[in-house]
Amino acid sequence: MEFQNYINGKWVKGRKTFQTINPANEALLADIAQAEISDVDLAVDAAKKAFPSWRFTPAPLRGEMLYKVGDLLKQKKEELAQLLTRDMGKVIAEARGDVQEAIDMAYFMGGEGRRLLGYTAPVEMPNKFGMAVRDPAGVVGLITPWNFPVAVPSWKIFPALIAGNTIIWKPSPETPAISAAFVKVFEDAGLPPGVFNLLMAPGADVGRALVEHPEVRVLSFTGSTTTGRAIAGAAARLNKKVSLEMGGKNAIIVMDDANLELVADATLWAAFGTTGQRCTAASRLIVQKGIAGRVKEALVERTKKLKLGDGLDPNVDVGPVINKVALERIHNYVQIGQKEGARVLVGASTADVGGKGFFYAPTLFDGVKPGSTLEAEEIFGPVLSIIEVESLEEAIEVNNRSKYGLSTSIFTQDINRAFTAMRDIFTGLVYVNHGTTGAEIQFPFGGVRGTGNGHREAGQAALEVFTEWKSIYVDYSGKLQRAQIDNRKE
Ligand code: UN1
Repeated sequence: MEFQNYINGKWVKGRKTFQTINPANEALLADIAQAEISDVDLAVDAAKKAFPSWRFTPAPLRGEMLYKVGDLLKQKKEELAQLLTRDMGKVIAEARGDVQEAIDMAYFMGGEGRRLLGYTAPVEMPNKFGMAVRDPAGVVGLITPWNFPVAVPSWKIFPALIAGNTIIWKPSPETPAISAAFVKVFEDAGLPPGVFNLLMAPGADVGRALVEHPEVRVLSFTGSTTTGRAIAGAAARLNKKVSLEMGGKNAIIVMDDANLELVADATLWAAFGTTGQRCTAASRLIVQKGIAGRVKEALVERTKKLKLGDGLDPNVDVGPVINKVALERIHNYVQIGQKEGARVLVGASTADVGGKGFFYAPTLFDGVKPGSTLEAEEIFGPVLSIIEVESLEEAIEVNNRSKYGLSTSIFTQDINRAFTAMRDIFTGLVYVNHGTTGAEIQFPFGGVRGTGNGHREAGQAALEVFTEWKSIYVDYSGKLQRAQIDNRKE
């Protein structure tokens, strides 16, 4: 099987190919046409040429195109989910959720075709009218990760399209097969050539060329903090708009009065779902002393029961991690944790699942100290650190001290504590009596501190980075009216 790049409405071969393997069994999944720097120019030219007619397609009709994409995604949901699992390993139920998130986004943004709201406001002169409207930004470059290979790109693709932009998308080289299959859906829906282009390549060259291309006005990136910072630097130098979604070190706070069963269910799901490879995955459990013992007992018991394996098997709870490098990185953090004096309750080693694949045993650490490597660094794997605290205030302080600020949850049945936490937790997402994962697409998604750069994805907030405000004043008085001057006596 070979997947190709998509430029100006055509699937194009590369001079070279690279490969994508299934992380559950290391079998070759597909050969992938490798884009080169010259393809960036071709794709940007195509996107630039397609921009005027896409921009002038009335937004409600652009919206209908998105509804069509949504309909096709619905029809193909199972097929895409299976490919997604084979490409990056998440269990099939989660792969279906990943595709469902894109379906939700398609319809939500389709509806924006009849909104894209601007506003009018009174003006200070008689016989004059003022309004603010959204213009598309132009050609946009999207760079996305492998952990949500359909959902996360959809947070960028649909708002960019509904606003009238044209796109060059560079997905992670870990998930090219599902990326190409996703683009095919847009082609099948009848999206005009050049509006949406796909470039796949390993390494940094193609991404860098896209970031630096003078015709690419907006960059939207989700991925590592290191790459995000480099993109931000380039964007600053080149005066481009850039939206960044980077690391997380998300915490679940558990108060003494919490519902223990719920805490165990939710923590297991938030920490080990997607094998801990969500930006929103819980990697810290900040637990009040009075309930800590019971929480640990419940978690150890349940963690041991989790079934590892190929995500296509519906009985499997936890799939592989993405690749060998990830496996080594995770284990390295685990060893650092042990050296720092944290105590392993369960896991802490690679797992043997039929001798193949990149499996890591879900791992619980106890006695983790605030400020230690384990507590501070994003591990992006199935490792949960337990930190004991005395009070809500201390829990919030430990939470907010993190260099990241994406998602925090609190478990309590006390409404006063819940509202205090909602007010004082400083992250982009806050959950009450629910784990740190599971954001819905109609609300803004993103984080504070090292997680982001002030932008939000999803919800109507997603439109901000892909549009430019244009303020329009119409003076129908027939004479010169000087604002701030002519209507003032003093
Ligand atoms: C991510 O981890 O990058 O809120 C996205 C969630 C999902 C999306 C996660 N809806 O966990």
